[in-house]
Amino acid sequence: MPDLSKMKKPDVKVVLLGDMNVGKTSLLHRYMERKFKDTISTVGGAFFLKQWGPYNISIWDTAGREQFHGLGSMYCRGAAAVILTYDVTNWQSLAELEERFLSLTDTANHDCIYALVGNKADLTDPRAQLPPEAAGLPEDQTEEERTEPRVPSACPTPPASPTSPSGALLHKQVAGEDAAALYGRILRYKGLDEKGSLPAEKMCFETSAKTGYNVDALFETLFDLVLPSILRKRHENQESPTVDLEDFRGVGTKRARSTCC
Ligand SMILES: Nc1nc2c(ncn2[C@@H]2O[C@H](COP(=O)(O)OP(=O)(O)O)[C@@H](O)[C@H]2O)c(=O)[nH]1
Ligand SMILES: [Mg+2]
Repeated sequence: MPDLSKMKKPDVKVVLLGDMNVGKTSLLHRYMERKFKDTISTVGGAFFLKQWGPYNISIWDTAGREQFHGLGSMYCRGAAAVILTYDVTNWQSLAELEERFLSLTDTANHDCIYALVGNKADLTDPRAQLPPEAAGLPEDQTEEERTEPRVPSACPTPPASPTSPSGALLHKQVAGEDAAALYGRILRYKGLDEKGSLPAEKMCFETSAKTGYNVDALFETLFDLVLPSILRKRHENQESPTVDLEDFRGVGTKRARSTCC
């Protein structure tokens, strides 16, 4: 049982949404713990706190409730960013995002940012099979320290590969263009002007929680993008008569280890 008195107050909320088994928990685990396990239970890991510069970002996983169609609108309430996750080898998982999960984002912030994430890219794309170490990058290295550009990350994507008899590569069911098209429909659903919004090339990712491919890029791109939302919230709080002493406490470095609740 965590000591609630020691928990830092989150400045902003980021939410992972998507069908069961697409790899939401694995993505979060990979980013926070730098590890991948074949089976990890979502139960008990409902939200993590990540320190990002002087800010605390809460990242919400679904605690397995998606399998019961039991994610209420509360889940996305006040979210500054939503990570809509699908499995690149499963077309239906992309369709479900539109059919089942998009409406849950109605309670997110009006300036909420949406990322579309095709996970399990290691199953279809040889590039995503390389672990960060194989590319000469320590897993803990920050995106800022990398010499390669962070974006474009994944969308559009390389052509689909046929299933190999050895099982090395699976058929890719969701092309980058399909994800980009859905991103456009999400913007329209939100009543947002495509020209004034973040472009699909920046907000569609393909990741592998298994190898770590693009995982840091995904989370850290989003963290940078939600900073204005944090500053706006702080400004609103300053205008209110309540002073939050937590806001004035010194905090550590940018990539200090996070706390799981
Ligand atoms: N090959 C591969 N398998 C993955 C990846 N991410 C998750 N998985 C596997 O997919 C299954 C579901 O993952 P999980 O994180 O529990 O999905 P969730 O239900 O969306 O939280 C597990 O067996 C994972 O090991 C990935 O990037 N690549
Ligand atoms: Mg899960």
